[in-house]
Amino acid sequence: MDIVDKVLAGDVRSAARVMTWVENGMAEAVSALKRLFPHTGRGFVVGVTGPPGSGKSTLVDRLTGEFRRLGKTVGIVAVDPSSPFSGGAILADRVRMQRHSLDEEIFIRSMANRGHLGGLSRTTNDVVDVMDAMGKEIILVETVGVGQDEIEIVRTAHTCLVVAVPGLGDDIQAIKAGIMEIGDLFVVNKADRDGAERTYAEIEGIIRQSRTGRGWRPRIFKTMAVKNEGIEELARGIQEHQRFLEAGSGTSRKVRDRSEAVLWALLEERLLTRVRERIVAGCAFDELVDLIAARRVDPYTAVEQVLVCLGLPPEPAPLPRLTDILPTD
Ligand SMILES: Nc1nc2c(ncn2[C@@H]2O[C@H](COP(=O)(O)OP(=O)(O)O)[C@@H](O)[C@H]2O)c(=O)[nH]1
Ligand SMILES: [Mg+2]
Repeated sequence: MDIVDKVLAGDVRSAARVMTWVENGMAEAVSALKRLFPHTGRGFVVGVTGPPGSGKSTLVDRLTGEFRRLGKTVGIVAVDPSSPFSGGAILADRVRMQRHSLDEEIFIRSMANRGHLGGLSRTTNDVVDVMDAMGKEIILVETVGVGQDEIEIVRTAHTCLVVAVPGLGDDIQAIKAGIMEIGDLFVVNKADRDGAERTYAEIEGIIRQSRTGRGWRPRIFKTMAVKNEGIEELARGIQEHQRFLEAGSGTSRKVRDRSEAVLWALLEERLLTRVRERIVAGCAFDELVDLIAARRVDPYTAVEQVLVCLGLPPEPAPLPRLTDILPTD
């Protein structure tokens, strides 16, 4: 058995090794991912996002307990250096488990949120794929709700869970930008604190205003993650959303959205890498920068010139249909 076969058989060490390759941008990662890909698409991905300290890790931990109780295997990807799963980004290359450390059906991976070749969302996506190929049925992805990468991560999940806490009015405003509209489920965690009702009502108001309607009415849950309260209902809500997606065209739309996002991300990464290499090798790029700095060339003319230099003139010949030239099976 080689490493890919071992991953497919659910071997934790092999999966962890492939994930490290992914994080380090190694060539081995790509060949492993190519072979793993046909075995992906079975796991249900739940993105969990919200401000730091809102209780995401605690919720993920409790939800894991609940899904295990329901007999499902669980993968966890924590994109958060302060996550208690890892104790910090230093341990990001290790497999660490806390409460669930003895349960073989749970796999936890913490990711450093810096220094990813090709971007955090692409790397996270690849790690999710490895878990999917391992056969994890539920894959929980925790990420702090700030930054384009983080939003991209939850946007490509099947279900997006947005976590808020009471008493932080500004907080709602902060997570509103970018995050509120992608939430399928909302959680008011720390419901033991003052102001839970108000936060609940605020979120309700925002949802009512901003929904254009795709058939799914976002739901709000109140939880006390530390006391394991409200978790059963939340897990049921997640499964309800899963059923909703599967009953309609929701799943295929999400899968398509994700495929598109992945393809663009890879394309951007590859193009930029190649463009940089080629420019540095032979286009007198530094001189061009000097000319712009000296106001002798404007940046728009310069970038047009760079594209021509790369063989991408303003009106290139039409492209062949990509599907006609790609090998498929
Ligand atoms: N009072 C209260 N504290 C909670 C609750 N859930 C989590 N916490 C605490 O909030 C802190 C941050 O939790 P954590 O899960 O690390 O938040 P994260 O940064 O969003 O992952 C921890 O000290 C938790 O014990 C809750 O329901 N009520
Ligand atoms: Mg956390």
